[in-house]
Amino acid sequence: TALPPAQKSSWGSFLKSLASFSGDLSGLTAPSFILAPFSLTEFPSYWGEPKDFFAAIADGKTAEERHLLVTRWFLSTLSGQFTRREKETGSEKKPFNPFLGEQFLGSWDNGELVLHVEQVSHHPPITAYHLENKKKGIVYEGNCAQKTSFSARQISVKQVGHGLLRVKLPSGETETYLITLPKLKIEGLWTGRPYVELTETSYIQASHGLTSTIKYSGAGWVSGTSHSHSTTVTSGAGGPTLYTLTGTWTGETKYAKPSRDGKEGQVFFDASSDAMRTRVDVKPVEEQNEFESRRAWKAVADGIRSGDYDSASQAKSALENAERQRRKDEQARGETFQLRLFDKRPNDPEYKQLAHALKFKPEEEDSWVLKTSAA
Ligand code: HCR
Repeated sequence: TALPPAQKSSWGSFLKSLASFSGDLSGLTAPSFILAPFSLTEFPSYWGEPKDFFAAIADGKTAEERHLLVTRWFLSTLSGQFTRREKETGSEKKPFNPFLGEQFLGSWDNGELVLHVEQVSHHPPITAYHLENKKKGIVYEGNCAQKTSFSARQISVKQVGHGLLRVKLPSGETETYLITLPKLKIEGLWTGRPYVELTETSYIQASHGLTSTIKYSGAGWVSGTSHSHSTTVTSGAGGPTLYTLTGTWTGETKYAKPSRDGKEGQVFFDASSDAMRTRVDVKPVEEQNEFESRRAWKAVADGIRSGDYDSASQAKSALENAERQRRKDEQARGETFQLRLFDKRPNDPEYKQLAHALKFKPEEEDSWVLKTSAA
């Protein structure tokens, strides 16, 4: 479908600005029709949407069962993370670039599953999150930044960061799973209908030694089907394959060959029903604290939703100027900004230990851990 004439020229100049662009996409001025009325700090809620799959991880009787359940939960989050905006509005959208210290607080099932998110760095933009089901003893804590590059008609986005999922076992021991994040491409730029496709490989490495290797492919590649994946569960990176799972992360995934216990052909899970993903509950804006995303960005979001882009852009400038002033004032007082919800764990040894098991040389990575006062 062609773009409406009024949007054609702004989209054309946006594409031109992309071609000469390097750095992070957050600094880019996008045409108003491509703006999302929410901030990037809301995105970690996608991890909690398949809340029943998240809770079910603790029900696995063996390490192998739990590993498959972690893999199923991870795969089941992808459809929300990467296709929700396109599905709902016809194209991927550009979310707000969060301000330092911005928070997104939410929950599911009356507080059974709780999410804390904080923007822990502005340059480069890094978002940290903590998702916890206390009753089940499961915590997923991670951080995410994006490195973007523009080439041959598409934007490539490398997700920098990782997640650590911890399950407290009845024995009192804790099992940990390192989750690495897939690369993505933004396609459809030339038609003005950008959408996301995942590429290359991401991993789930468990402390008990099992590894899931998830290979992504899209239309026009090997499988020819968009949003496809082929996942193997091996005992250790490069070890014998216990399970193969293939399908699409937006639809059905089935056990393929080889699979233990003769499971070939059985359905592993089906991502196609929206009923399996529950939206996060967030307090009404009037009850939120001043750092909470929807309260802080309300005037901008309202402007975008109602098509009043002038007032949206005025409100956005006001917010950004106030933030710049805050940093200047801190500097003048000789202070540095203090995070409210998370503590930084530089060069995280736990990440390193698990990452070493995946036979690539891990770069140094920091983690952010929820302060006990915030939990
Ligand atoms: C790249 C992207 C911002 C980052 C978004 C991330 C990587 C954020 C973390 C989530 O867990 C997963 C995720 C999903 C999104 O698909 C991804 C966004 C897609 C587009 C957006 C750009 C900054 C927007 C570019 C502007 C146009 C061309 C659409």
